[in-house]
Amino acid sequence: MRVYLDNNATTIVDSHVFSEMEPYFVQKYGNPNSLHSFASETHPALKAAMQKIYAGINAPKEDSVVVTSCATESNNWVLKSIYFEYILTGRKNHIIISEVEHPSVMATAKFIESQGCRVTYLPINKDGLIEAQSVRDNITDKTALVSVMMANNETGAIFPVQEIGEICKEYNVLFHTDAVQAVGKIPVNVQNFNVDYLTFSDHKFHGPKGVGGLYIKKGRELIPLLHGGAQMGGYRSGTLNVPGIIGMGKAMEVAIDALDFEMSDIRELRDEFEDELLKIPDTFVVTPREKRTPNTILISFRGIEGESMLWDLNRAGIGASTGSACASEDLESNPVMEAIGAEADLAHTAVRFSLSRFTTKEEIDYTIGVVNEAVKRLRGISSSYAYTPKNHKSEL
Ligand code: C6P
Repeated sequence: MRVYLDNNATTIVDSHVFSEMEPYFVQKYGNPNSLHSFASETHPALKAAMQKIYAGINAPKEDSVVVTSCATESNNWVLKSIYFEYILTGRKNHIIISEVEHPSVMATAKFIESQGCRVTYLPINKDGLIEAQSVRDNITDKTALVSVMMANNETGAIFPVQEIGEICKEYNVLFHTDAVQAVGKIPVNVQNFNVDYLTFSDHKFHGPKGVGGLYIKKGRELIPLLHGGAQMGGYRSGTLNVPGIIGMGKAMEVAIDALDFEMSDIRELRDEFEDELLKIPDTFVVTPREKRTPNTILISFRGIEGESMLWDLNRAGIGASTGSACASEDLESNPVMEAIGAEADLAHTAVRFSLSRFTTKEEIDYTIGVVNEAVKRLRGISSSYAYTPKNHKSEL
């Protein structure tokens, strides 16, 4: 059996999405900006796809949604644009992010920090959550931007973007949220809260890779990402990724249709799975379930290196992760576990299981069996587990 439980890293493309994209590779391949019928035959599908993308996040027509190549691009764009518009010009000198942002926000913030911007990194609490009050405590009249993600990719923790948006509005500070792990898992409605920029990425909701998005509220400054032929409203020039945009439109439409299923059935399956995992002694999950996206579990198995668990799972055909795929090769401890202040030995034991609407009960039952076997085997050979004071029964 092969079981894919790494859906926060990427997802399978929905077959409906794939069939919608297929004609736009070989049959209808014109450049939409050309002046002949090869071009114009792409227009209706492109227009329909953009409408579905707007509808998916409830973006009003007067606002902009720019299709990018990925969320990393969207996140880089917002922070670097703020640097050009506000920091470099001396209008402001400060931004606020959380200390558990995805590397595409974190590394960009560090870069602009190296160029002279002051950056505040908001801490998370012991539940892995941000407290909105900490934004208020750190805003100054020199703050240009607050960037706090909607849902964390490691724990699934849902951050209080509604309240943070209100605080930003009160202080007239721009607010960006990385909603990559939220779209398709919880409702995302840009008209329901004060947000100026919102990032998403369709390979997280069963669309193709290489297609991301950035929502920009009307009137908010943002320098063009790519100067050139003025595609995407002049924000991002370059020939449009026609199949990608069409794929994203369909993926968004299906994800919105499937949202109730995700929030009820997948949540239930996740909870059953988690209940079984937590029956294993010395296991810990950080964020309370009701404060998490419905598909995610970050669990620690005391005494077991996360990578060793992944190895055993992989041998049994199960794909999971120790956290963000972007950081999985450096063998560092999980950054969220570290930010919470978990004991050093526990920070290395985290394993992330992330389900999707294609995950089945049979797959979960199989995984529970494999995890139990792996725990037995790995704790059996773990010196750190055997000799923790609690487990070490001295025969002397
Ligand atoms: N997180 C994970 O394993 P791209 O791939 O550029 O479209 O998405 C980047 C990204 C941005 N923000 C968040 C919150 C994300 O979770 C991701 C992707 C994957 O957690 C791969 S590192």
